[in-house]
Amino acid sequence: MFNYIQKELDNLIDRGFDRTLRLAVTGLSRSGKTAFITSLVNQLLHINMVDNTHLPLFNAAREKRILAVKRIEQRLMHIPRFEYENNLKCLADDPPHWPNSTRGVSETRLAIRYQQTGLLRHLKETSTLYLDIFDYPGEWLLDLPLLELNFQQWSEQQREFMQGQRLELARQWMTKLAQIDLLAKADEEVLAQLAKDYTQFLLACKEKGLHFIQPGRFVLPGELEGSPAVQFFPLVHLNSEQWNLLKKASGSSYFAVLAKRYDYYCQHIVKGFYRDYFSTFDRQVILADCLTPLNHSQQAFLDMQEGLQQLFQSFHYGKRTFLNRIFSPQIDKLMFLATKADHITKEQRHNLASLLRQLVQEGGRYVEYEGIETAYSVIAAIRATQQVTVNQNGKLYSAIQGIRQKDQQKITLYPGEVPSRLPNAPFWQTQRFEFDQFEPQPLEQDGLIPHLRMDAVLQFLLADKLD
Ligand SMILES: Nc1nc2c(ncn2[C@@H]2O[C@H](COP(=O)(O)OP(=O)(O)OP(=O)(O)O)[C@@H](O)[C@H]2O)c(=O)[nH]1
Ligand SMILES: [Mg+2]
Repeated sequence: MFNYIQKELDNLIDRGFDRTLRLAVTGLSRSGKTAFITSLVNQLLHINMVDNTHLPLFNAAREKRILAVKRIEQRLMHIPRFEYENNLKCLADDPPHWPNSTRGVSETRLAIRYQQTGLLRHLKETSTLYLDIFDYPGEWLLDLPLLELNFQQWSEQQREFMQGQRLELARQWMTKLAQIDLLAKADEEVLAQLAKDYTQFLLACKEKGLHFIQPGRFVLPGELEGSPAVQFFPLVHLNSEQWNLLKKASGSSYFAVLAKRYDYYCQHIVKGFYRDYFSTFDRQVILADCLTPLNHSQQAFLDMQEGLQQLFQSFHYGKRTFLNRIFSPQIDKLMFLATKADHITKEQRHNLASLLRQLVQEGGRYVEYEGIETAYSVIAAIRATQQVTVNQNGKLYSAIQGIRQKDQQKITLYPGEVPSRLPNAPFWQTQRFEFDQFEPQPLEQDGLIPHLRMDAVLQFLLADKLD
């Protein structure tokens, strides 16, 4: 009994204070992070502006307990503000178009004033939940696993991935790499040129839809462009004997300079980024676009799977690793989302969800997240198509309708089936997928963004904070 009263008392005190929730929106490049944040902010800002039926699965909205939502001054003054207005302007243009790819970090803060439902409503009727969200280029995320690897380990790992398409794209750079005497005194100019070639190789991988791109800053360096911090590369051509020989390298050798730059990159750039932004999150969504890699190749899909799984290994939710301590010690809810589900008909959403699960499996089993509530869902943050039924010779078919990006035509089409598991190699030799991209549709009444299941996302992420 005493315990019960104590618990109730603690709850009361907790609820008496306004709360803050820091949400991490995580995903590889082009997975839909900026679209997701723009839509999430838009759905919340519209809660009382439209007839309140756009979020049926979000209880607090349906019950009309959210009194007001405002964007307010963000927590960190030195970070650019998330370009919500600008993104919305792109969607409100005639014709509407997608916001640009993200080139730096930005942050936004929402104040959500709501009516209490618990015991405390007798003492205090309303409370405020502060929601902090930040956006960043997806490429930077894949630097996280580097923090657990030294220069040799990273090089050896990259060596393992040098296969198929990747190896072909790297050939020119690798030929030059093999000509360098790593024990000789380093020439800055030679290093700069080789790093440039390596960056060209990474950009070519990106072009082919490959996602496992390290170091991420090389393809989006911002103010680091041309600095020694982004002028190194992995030594993918060495065997263990050759690594042993490098132990006697002098401090001014190519090898020593490369290893020093790698360490600097990890310690200053990668660690700084994660310490400043990732260390204090409470909840996390992980976005994955499973459809675009299918359009490219089997390797593109496997490459994305590798990228995500490396990332999960770094998170090690619930386990006491170095990254766990610096990364997100208090995450209590985690949601995996397959994005852009408006590219397919609704019968295919189930398969898309299976594919998402396959993507986040680790070595055939699900990653375990001790003490963390986990959910999987399929969404379209910014729904670009309409679901329609087509009558063909008396038979009814599901289809989607929208403005197709490649020819800017309004079309109705059946986009095909989504595999529930990634097809094996022979399949890819004879068949391929083609999920078309679409332009966004015009905004709804009062500038509301059309969406698919963003209400389920809000319910999972926010409901218990709005009791
Ligand atoms: N149809 C549809 N397309 C979407 C949706 N969300 C994103 N897209 C498409 O995916 C592209 C990338 O989305 P972004 O939100 O910019 O992705 P991001 O993760 O922020 O990408 P980076 O900033 O480059 O890391 C967009 O330009 C759209 O073409 C969606 O809900 N539906
Ligand atoms: Mg973005």
